[in-house]
Amino acid sequence: MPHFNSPNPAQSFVTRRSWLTLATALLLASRAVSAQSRHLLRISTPAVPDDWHARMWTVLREQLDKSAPGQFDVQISLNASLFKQGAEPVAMARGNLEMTTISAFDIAKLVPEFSIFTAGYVIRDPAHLMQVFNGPIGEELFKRVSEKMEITVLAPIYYGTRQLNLRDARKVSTPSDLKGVKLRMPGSKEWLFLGEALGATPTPLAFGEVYMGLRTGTIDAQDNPLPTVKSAKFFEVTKQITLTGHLVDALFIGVSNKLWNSLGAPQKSALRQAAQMAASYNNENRIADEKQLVDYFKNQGLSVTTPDLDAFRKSVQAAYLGSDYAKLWPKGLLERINATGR
Ligand code: KDO
Repeated sequence: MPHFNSPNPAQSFVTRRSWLTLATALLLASRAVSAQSRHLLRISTPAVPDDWHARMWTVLREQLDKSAPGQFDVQISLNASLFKQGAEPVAMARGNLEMTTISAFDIAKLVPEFSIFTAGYVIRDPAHLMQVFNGPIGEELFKRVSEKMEITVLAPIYYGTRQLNLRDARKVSTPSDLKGVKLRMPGSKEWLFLGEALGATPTPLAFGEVYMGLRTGTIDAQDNPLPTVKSAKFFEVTKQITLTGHLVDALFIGVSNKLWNSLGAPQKSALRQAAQMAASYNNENRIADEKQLVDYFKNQGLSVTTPDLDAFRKSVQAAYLGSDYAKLWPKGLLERINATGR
């Protein structure tokens, strides 16, 4: 005879099952709530996985996991797999993307004075770049970016110093040696102008098509910093690098104002700090790489040449100063940039 208080085994099984069901339901509900309350941070970039400015996003994610656990859902898309190169600012404005790195060229389309940073031989070196963008000039211009593009710049990054990279070896001493050379440029008029200023025939092509273009000969040359020539493997399909150093290039880690304005102060500070850590990681590795890559490319059988830099500098600077772009540069901005760090 079972004891009065002992539940019958079938009953206790049912009770256990209901508890389990209840516990599972609670767990799922709490997960759903926490997924809902996490801020979605979709990141899109054309960068290839091995590039420092692709890897830096993992640094950002790991840092956020530590400083703001469970508060951000960071989704990283590389190789322009989510949005094509240059389409990111529009996607951010439409609410389809939260973060990316934008170039001065993308910004110049909406903030014309920013074209000063698309001009060759303006920024001198990575240290100058950081002083300009982390000082009052950066502060003033990023305010305009936020007003005009609804994007908050969290940190500038050093993308590298752009060099010429040619499919076939040839003598390149002055811009006139590039006459007729089909130099691939990203597809906007600001980029094409830079290619022209270098003396070449600029040909627009998306970053993801450059390797094939070089391989098949639809283009004769491309320009990118040495770390990218390595990570995107352009050295496999080119024979020469000419160290023109024509653009000390920056990119800007930007977040949509829609997301930024939805964050509380501690989350804003966690995100800004994570972006700055990602930027430092990229900058340190890029600068270190640039110091050693000439040897690497020589070992790969490429010829690495230095042109008449004065001739390039004079010709490119004259092209910009005589252009419509320069007419839109605020009075005194070039002089302030030149004086920074001196
Ligand atoms: C490129 O297409 O050459 C370029 O270097 C332009 C940059 O502004 C940036 O978009 C970069 O590509 C990508 O991030 C890929 O490295």
